[in-house]
Parts: sequence; structure tokens; C-alpha cells
Amino acid sequence: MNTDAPHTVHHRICPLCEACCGLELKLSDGRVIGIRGHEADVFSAGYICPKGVALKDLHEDPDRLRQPLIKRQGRFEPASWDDAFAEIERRLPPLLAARGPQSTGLVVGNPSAHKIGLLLYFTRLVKALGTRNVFTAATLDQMPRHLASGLLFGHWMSVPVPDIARCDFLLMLGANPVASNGSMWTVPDFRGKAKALRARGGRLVVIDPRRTETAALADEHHFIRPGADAFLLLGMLHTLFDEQLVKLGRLGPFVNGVDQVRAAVQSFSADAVAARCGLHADAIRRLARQLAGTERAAVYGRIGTCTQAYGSLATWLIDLLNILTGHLDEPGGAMFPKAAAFAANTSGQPGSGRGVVTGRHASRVGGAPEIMGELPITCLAEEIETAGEGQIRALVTVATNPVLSSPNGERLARALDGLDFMLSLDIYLNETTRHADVILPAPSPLEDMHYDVAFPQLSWRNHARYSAPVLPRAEGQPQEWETLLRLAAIASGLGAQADPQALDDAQFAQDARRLFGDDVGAVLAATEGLRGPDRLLEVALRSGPYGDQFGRRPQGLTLAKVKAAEGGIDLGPLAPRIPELLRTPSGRIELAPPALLQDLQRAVADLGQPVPEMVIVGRRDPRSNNSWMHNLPLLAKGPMRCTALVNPEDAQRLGLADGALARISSQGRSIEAQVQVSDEMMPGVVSLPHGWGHDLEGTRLGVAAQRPGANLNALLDENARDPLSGNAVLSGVAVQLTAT
Ligand SMILES: Nc1nc2c(c(=O)[nH]1)N[C@H]1C(S)=C(S)[C@@H](COP(=O)(O)OP(=O)(O)OC[C@H]3O[C@@H](n4cnc5c(=O)[nH]c(N)nc54)[C@H](O)[C@@H]3O)O[C@H]1N2
Ligand SMILES: Nc1nc2c(c(=O)[nH]1)N[C@H]1C(S)=C(S)[C@@H](COP(=O)(O)OP(=O)(O)OC[C@H]3O[C@@H](n4cnc5c(=O)[nH]c(N)nc54)[C@H](O)[C@@H]3O)O[C@H]1N2
Ligand code: SF4
Ligand SMILES: [Mo]
Repeated sequence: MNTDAPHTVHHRICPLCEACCGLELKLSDGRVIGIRGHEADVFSAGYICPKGVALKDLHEDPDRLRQPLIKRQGRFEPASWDDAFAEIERRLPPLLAARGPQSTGLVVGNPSAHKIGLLLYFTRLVKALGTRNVFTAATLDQMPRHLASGLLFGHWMSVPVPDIARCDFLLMLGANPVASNGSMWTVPDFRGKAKALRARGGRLVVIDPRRTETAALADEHHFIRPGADAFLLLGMLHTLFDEQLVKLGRLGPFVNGVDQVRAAVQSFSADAVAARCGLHADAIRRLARQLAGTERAAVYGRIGTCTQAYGSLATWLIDLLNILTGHLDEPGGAMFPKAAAFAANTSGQPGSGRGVVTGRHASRVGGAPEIMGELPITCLAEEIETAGEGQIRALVTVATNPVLSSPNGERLARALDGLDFMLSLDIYLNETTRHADVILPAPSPLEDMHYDVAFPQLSWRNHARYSAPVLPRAEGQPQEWETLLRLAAIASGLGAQADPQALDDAQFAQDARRLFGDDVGAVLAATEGLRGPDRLLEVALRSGPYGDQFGRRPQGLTLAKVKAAEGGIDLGPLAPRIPELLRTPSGRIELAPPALLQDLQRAVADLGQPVPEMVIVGRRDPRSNNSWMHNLPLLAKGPMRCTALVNPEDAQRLGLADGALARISSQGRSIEAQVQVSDEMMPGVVSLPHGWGHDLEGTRLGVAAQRPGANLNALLDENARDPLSGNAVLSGVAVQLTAT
């Protein structure tokens, strides 16, 4: 890119992954001529990865949809927005009228967490449809994390994150932030922060069946049998009790259930669990002592500990270790961020609350309990296929590609073809949206305003940053929140011609009256002239924990102040929040929720069972992002990234050669992937990234189709779930490997 040409400079937060890096973009003649990290960004300080640079490719990708598509006689045709909405109105309301709200379903995917318009407005569509059939990528990902937070601390989004700037011992399980850039923990430049931790004498320990890029940075790495984290963590807890290392510190008066936990872990000595984990009992005891003996220490787990058969147990046990060693809510330990806007744990009565409940209803076919207002996404296919009252006949997908991202996409693809109507909000004609009757595109990220709703609640440091659109939206292209409101209007019978702005005004006035009572006048006056997410953000910031309280605290935050701060506003290091943060009915941390204690019996029964000879796990590559960034030339070039990593011993035993194809099979289904022999892998474990398999008919992904890769999820079982959270089991699944 020639960046010397006359240009303007713009700043924007990258919406591609959870690191939320501040970017600096150079524009000339309406074109992006350069993207780099924004050094003055208060939060990310210039860090960027190759995907951030590829936002230019994404913006310019000829395959990215810029116009609605309507399928007629099996072929997609470009259509005007009015025609697309008219088609939806022709098809959706009659179905709703004939078969009722439960005949519709909504699936929401990962990018919606990075889009303020989608995140704040998709619930309007859910309400208008009146359906309980809501599915999201959360049950392919972090639902165990939400469940543990809900049960222990009283809110789904009260998630402790390592206070890495001050931590001296970080124990990390099932996460590879050097490749993923962090998850349920917004931590740009993890590598730099880990190096600083080590430079001040701290230790990083990684537990992973693969010696990852993060493990390569660490002081210590231990292989673990996939799916065995709960056992390792139980062994550590046992050691803490056995050696009188339990210390609650300041949290003592706010903790319930220590004795129940002590009793529950009794049968899990380090010696009893060692073989199951693949770690030595001495190593397990040493880790427990190091954690207890280091003043500033934290345990963190991610995808590897969530997307497995014991996802909820493992996540709970990670919290228990932090709490019982006195590291929760302490500087240098596992702390709770305090977001400037939209955080439920900063509103309402501090110190106690209603807590959370699950299972208020269940999925119709499989009986899977509702959690956080949704059903497991792996139930979707059967809900579409199975006849009867409440069968899903119309589906809306929003920023999701479950045909690739969810287990047994082939079955789901067949089910989608059987729907009476399918509508997708997406930027590509891909493996999922090819099944739709209508596709409505989103603006490019560069044409959209942005403020992260979720990630400041998970950030390594508190901050507030706003991004204005960098480029004007294409002619006629609505913002996604407007699209969602028009769809909600169609679903609720107001018609395709309803004005989304007027609907937004009416809803806002109603919500403001409910929330602010007598003060509503001041709120309406203060938000005069604002619309959509900007207006909701203004209210959230001003009424939030750092806000100006609509003038009552004049030095506090307003939208105008955040907008004016180039590089954002730093709100300081993480600070202790207990008891203020708690929303449990008891006003205490519930260490021993009955559901988790009961689930522990599954682990007891499993401890002596034989383990499969070969299991599969996933991985991530810095130049990829789930299923949807394989079409960008900058990221697609270079070596093939969808390879099956196999340990040399296994390769020899099974006759697999480096670079050759192997057949990987599970439960009668199989795929072929290129073998990469590597001693990074634990013997008996093969690693393959997900999100590949771009060789399906009927997509428009010219670059991705050239090197489609193999679809890991084609092997996985859609019925395998962690029972409490409903999360899919994506890791530690038994497979057979053979040479082709
Ligand atoms: N085996 C295995 N499977 C996994 C995982 C794993 O580790 N192993 N990881 C899981 C995880 S953690 C997740 S989060 C899920 C993700 O699951 P999904 O959310 O279903 O998958 P993505 O690949 O992120 O697909 C995102 C979709 O959003 C579209 N999109 C991108 N930007 C926009 C936008 O601005 N607006 C709209 N409307 N659409 C947009 C893309 O074109 C794509 O269709 O995958 C899961 N699947
Ligand atoms: N470059 C890139 N970045 C991404 C994404 C991407 O696709 N590409 N996806 C984004 C999304 S949606 C998410 S949720 C995050 C996820 O972020 P991370 O959780 O950091 O995800 P991974 O890099 O897949 O690391 C998971 C690790 O768990 C290990 N593992 C597998 N099974 C087990 C097990 O049973 N126990 C233990 N201890 N370890 C196990 C794997 O070997 C792997 O190294 O990344 C996000 N960032
Ligand atoms: S790490 Fe890369 S993809 Fe993630 S926010 Fe930063 S620049 Fe974007
Ligand atoms: Mo994810």
C-alpha cells in the first residue's frame, strides 16, 4: 500500500476478535491505503494482528454482499431493499399466523458480539417473533463460563479475568491467546504482557494437549488428556484442603459452602486423578502449592475447558481455585472489570440480587434446558426436522454459519432445505446462507459506528472507546439495527413500510419512562437528536458507573466526551468489586451450587473408565477467524493452515506421512486432512482447526473455495453436550486415523 499519498487519518476499534485493538486507517480518495495499530490508543497501544490489516480486503472483497439477494427458482437474484422486505412480508407473517410464534426460530452468531447494533437490537426481533427458539454461538463456546458466573456471583456476565499487569503466577488451561488474541478476556498483545510478567520474575504455566504458541512463551507446559481438566483441578483443590493451604482472605465473610466443597473433592487426591489427566501427581500438588504460595496469582481457562464434556465443572473449579487461594478480586489475581456502559453488574442494587435460574423451559424435542434465554444450538436440526406442535418452519440467521461452525452441519444443511422460509442477515453467500430465501447484507465494518458492549466487561483494564464510521454507507444500505427493526415490524404486523426510526423513538421513550421515572424529561432532553445505538450508548454511559448522571456529576462521562477522546479514555486498572458486584440472593459467593455438586457424580463415575486411544481437539491460527475470513487474499496466502497435527509416535504407528492425507473418522462419518507430523502434540491427540470445508455447492466465496480445507465439525456429534450448560462437546472426541 502506498501510504505517502495525500490522505486522511481515521481511528477505529477492530471488530474482528475480542482483543478490540485500536486501529489507525489512512484513506485516500475514499480508499483505504494503510492500516496499522493506533499507538495512542489507551487500551491496545498500537498492537495489531494480520486480520486487522485485512479489514481492507474485507471492505473490498468482491464476494462481500452489497445488495439483498432473493432466491427465485433455486437461484439468487440481486434485489432492492424494498423488494427484499416485501418478499419477507409476503412469506413470514402468513406462516406466523398459521402456525404460531413457536414455528419460528432465530440463530445468532459470533460477529453479533462485535456489533453494537446487532447486540442491542436482535432482542427486538426475538420479542416481535415471540419465539423461545433462540440459539446462539454461545453454546458452541462459553456457556459454561456464563453458568459458573451466574451460579457463583449472581450474574451471567460477572466474569473474572486475570489482572495480568500485576500477576506473578498465571496458570492457563485450554487457551492459546498468542494465536486467538484472548477470549472472555480482552487482552490485546497478550504476548507482550506475558513477557513483562516473566521479566518481573513471574511464571506462566500452560496446560494443553498441544505445546502451543502460548506454551512456547511459558515457563512450564504440561500436556493434559483432553477433557481431563476437571480432574486436574479437583486434584489441586484436594491438595489445598489436604495441606491446609485454603485461604479466603478478605472474601471470608462473603463466601458460602467451603465445607461442602471440601467434602465434595475428598475422593479426588492428586494420586487418584493423575493417570486420567496424564500429569504426575507431584506436578499437580506442586501447581496447587505454587498457586497458593504466590501472593499475586490467577487461574484462567478458555475454549479447551469449556467445549468439552465437563465444561461447567471445569469452569466452576477454576473459580474455586481462585477463590480458595485468596486470589479472586485481589490485585494481580482474577478480577472483575467495571465497564462504563451496558454492564448489568453495575446497575440495580449493589451486593445482592435475584441470581440466575436455568431451565425455565426446555427444547421441544431433546428436552435440553433453556439457559440465559436460549437453547443449545446443537438442538437446531432436530427442532426443524421433527414434526409436531412447535416445529420450526421459519428461521432467521444473524451473522452465523452453523453449517460449518456447529457439529454435523450436513444434517443441519438438510434440515435448512426443508424449512418453509429462511432469512439470513449476513455479508456472504456461504455454507449456511446458501439455504436462505432472502439474504440481507450488513454494511462493511468501516461504514459502521462502533462501541463494544460486551468486551469492556471482560477487559484487562477499564476503558471507554468510541469509533465513528470511517467511510459513508453505500447508497440505500441500512444499518443493521434498522434492518432488525424493520423485520420486527413485519413480524409484529406493522408492515414492511414501517419507519424504523419512528419505531426506535417510540420504544426509547417507553423504556426511558420505565427506567428513569420522574427524571425522564432530563433523559429525553439530553438525547435529543440521537438515534439508535448512539442514543442507547449516551444513556448507558451517562447513567453508568463513571457517568455524569445527566449533569449531577459534571466531571463524569458523556458520549460527547468519549467521542472526543482520540484513542479512548483510560478508566484505570481493575479494582476490587466484592461485595458490590454480587447479585446472588444471599449476597455471598455460592461456592457449592447444588447443580454443580450433583454433576460431580458424573466425574466420579468416569474416573476409572478407560480413555480412547486417539482423540481430536481444535486449534486457531492468527490468520483465520472461525469460518468466515478464508476469502481474504491477505489471510489466505501462505502455507495451508487446515492441517491435522499428529505426534511422531502416532504417525509412525499409524503409517501417516508428513504432508500426506489422512482419513479421520468418528461414528461412521469421515473427512480427509493433510497430516503435519509434530512433537507439539501429546501422543494420542490429533489437532485440527474448525471453520474449514469450503467445498460445498452454491456458495460465493471464490478465494476460500480454492483451498477449502476439511471440516472438523463434520465429524462431531450434535448430541454430545455438557448437560448443565448445553454447550457442545467439541474437544476430546474419539476418532480413528488411517492413511489414505
Ligand atoms: N469444532 C469446533 N467448532 C467450533 C469452535 C471450535 O473451537 N471447534 N469454536 C466455536 C466458537 S468459539 C464460535 S464463537 C462459533 C462461531 O460460530 P458462528 O458465529 O456460527 O460462525 P462464524 O464462523 O463466526 O460465522 C460468522 C458469520 O457472520 C457473518 N458476518 C461477518 N460479519 C458480519 C456482519 O457484520 N454482519 C452480519 N450480519 N454477518 C456478518 C459471516 O459471513 C459468517 O457467516 O464456532 C464454534 N465452532
Ligand atoms: N486467530 C483467531 N483468533 C480467534 C478465533 C479464530 O478462529 N482465529 N476465534 C475467536 C473465538 S470465537 C474464540 S471463542 C476465541 C478462543 O480463544 P482460545 O480459547 O484461546 O482458543 P484456541 O486458540 O482454540 O485455544 C484453545 C486451546 O485449548 C486446547 N485444548 C483442547 N482441548 C483441551 C482440553 O480438553 N483441555 C485443555 N487444557 N486444553 C485443551 C487446544 O489445544 C488449544 O490450544 O478465539 C477468538 N480468536
Ligand atoms: S488481534 Fe487482530 S483481529 Fe483481534 S482485534 Fe486486534 S487487530 Fe483485530
Ligand atoms: Mo467463540
